[in-house]
Amino acid sequence: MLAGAPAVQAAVPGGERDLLWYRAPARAWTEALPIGNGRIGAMVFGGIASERLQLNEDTLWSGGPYDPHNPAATPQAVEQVRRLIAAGRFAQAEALADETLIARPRGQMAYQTFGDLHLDMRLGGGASDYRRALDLDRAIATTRFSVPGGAIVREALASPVDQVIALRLTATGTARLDVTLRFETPQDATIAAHGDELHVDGRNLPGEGIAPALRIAARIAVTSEGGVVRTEGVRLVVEDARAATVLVALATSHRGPSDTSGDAEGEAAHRLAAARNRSWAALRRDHVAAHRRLYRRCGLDLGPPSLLPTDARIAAAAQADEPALAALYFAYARYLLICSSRPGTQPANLQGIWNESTAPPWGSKYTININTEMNYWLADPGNLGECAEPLLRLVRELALSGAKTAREVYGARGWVAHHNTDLWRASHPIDGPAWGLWPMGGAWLCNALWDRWDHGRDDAWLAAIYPLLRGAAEFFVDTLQPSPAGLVTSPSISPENRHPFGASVCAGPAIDRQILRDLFERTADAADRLQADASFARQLRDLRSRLAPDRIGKAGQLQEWLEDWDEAAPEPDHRHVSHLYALYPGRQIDPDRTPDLAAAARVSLERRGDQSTGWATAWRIALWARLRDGERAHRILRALLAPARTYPNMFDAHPPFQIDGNFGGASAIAEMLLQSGGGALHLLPALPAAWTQGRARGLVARGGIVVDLAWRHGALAEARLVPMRAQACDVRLGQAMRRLALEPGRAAVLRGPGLDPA
Ligand code: FUC
Repeated sequence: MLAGAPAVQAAVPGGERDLLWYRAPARAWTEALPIGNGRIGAMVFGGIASERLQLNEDTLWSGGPYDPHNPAATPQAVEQVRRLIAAGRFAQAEALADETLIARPRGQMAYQTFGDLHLDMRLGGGASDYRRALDLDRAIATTRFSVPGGAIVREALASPVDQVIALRLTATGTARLDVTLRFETPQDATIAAHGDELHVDGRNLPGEGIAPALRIAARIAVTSEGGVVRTEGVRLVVEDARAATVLVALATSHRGPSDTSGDAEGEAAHRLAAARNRSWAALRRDHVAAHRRLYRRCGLDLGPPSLLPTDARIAAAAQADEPALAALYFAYARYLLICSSRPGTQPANLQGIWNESTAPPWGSKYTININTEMNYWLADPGNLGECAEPLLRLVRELALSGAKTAREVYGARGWVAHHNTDLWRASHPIDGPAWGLWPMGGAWLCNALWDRWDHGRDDAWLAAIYPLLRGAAEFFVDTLQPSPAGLVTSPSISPENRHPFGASVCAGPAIDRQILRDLFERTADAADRLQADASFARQLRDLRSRLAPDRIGKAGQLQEWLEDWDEAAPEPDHRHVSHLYALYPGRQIDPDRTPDLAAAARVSLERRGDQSTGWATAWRIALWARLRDGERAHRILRALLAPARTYPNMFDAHPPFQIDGNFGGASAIAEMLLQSGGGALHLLPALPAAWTQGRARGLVARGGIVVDLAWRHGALAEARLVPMRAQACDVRLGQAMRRLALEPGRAAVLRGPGLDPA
């Protein structure tokens, strides 16, 4: 406990607080509980007579390496579209772009399920005292129920150490295990039994006319204590056992966006064999330790949790506010990030790694006009910076395909990516111009990579991202267009909103200019820090100053487009709030530094309304937090936690399930408690009255400062700042301000409300 901290239970994870639990098995997939090690994962249904583990592997996507270039997509075609836009012939420009600029195929590949492992259990009578739970601190899903003579307990985990999904079944008292295991998959694979193993071998599925190029392999073993294991056709049967351990290894032959030469069978077999040599106790112990190394760094306590099961807490959230549910939502998002994105894995896609379909919504891809970026908003504030490593590799790969797109489609240097990408790192405009003709996806990702640096201040990270930022900026050096207001992008869109002239395509939407201001500034700063490319840095700073500025429209709103079109746009409450990028996640607009633009952003937010899809709701919460309106942020957060936006397993409901809402919602909660940037820390900037007392531990601020906060009666009790490096920092609380000289590793402790040094 911090000295003088309020007498609320410390935010130390590991107690009942870090638990999702239920009184009945999952019927729907969105009631099942996710486990994952970043690469492989499962949804655990917790059935009684029949358990289902729906399995995923993060490189199992449809198709194979492909070149989506449309031969009609040339610099000349771009120029024609540009000219039609300049002439105000937007619908015509959009129709031409649809014919000439959209990729072939028009869609991208989909992330897909590996299949299901079913365990059919013969029970010696009816089950009672049922309970299933997901322990976020151990990353173990447990199902437990009584049967005549004893109980059956099943524990499931996805180990980042042993790279297997493991399921431990135990029977207590006189109860015994009688279980049949069978595998089902929609993939193009055969299933065979070999001794006490099932082998699944085959290939992935085609997508959008692209041939499948991946080998896929699963190796499943079961061992028992007491009893016997035998095969029955292509099933494994466990009879009369006291305990059994099921191990699942999954692999594909994916090695990179243009390399599918991996040895899926060998890899799965190797991982299974290695895991088979380890005891359940050792496997479980190492798994829990590896998970806790990340999970335990940060936590929130907003008061005592309700004693109801999790689904009942979510159901009640619509009527009564339970602050502890927001703390659980935050903990769960951190859990989900650890389980879906670890160094060396693929980044979290639209569903993290959990997807039961071969045709999931939006292909469960990487949508990079908000969703993938939102997936990583929590990483740094939530003290999980290394979980963003997969994003760096994705951008590196995307920059290679994106250089080809830049050259072929735009005749430009550098690289460009549009609004979506997939495992194969396709970078062309897809779907149609109203969604796909947005050249900013790569630039936004670069800004996210920079933000990772700003939080961690790791020189190696800066050196790694600089060439990517440089290439992203170079594309715009070559393609920016003059306009009376200043330099603009064209063709583009304001994601995915239609303007009043029967189209989405336009020149110079606000978000593009805002993203470019960040990209140019950060690339130039990175060049300075690395003592590289001085003249390029000068050029970028010059271009930045010539970008068309943000403008306030006649309704007092921040203009979404270059012209004042907002009021006549057909969807005033559109889910995307792209033009507010500059307020969040960007930092260009701020109530103190740019009060007029902040006021205009507020008008825009009011016009858009509070109700939207999951991710769009989460974004609105963060935006209100940046406007320091804790009550409004809290009101919208309550709507996010209610059943319309949160499934019983706490997955975000777009609907359907999309994981960005979980990550965005949690990062918005962090933003209500701590904001940082430009050498300043703002403590409790948007604390709602409902969170009367609480604690936050291990939040990370820009500059590399780890922050613990405790407050009571709505006022700061104590703040503890531990910087990773020496720096001067302005700490702010309400109107109080204190300038601190922070020294690495030395805690600075301040007491509120006057920020007095302890
Ligand atoms: C964008 C959003 C949708 C959805 C999709 C995956 O197109 O506009 O709401 O989140 O991405």
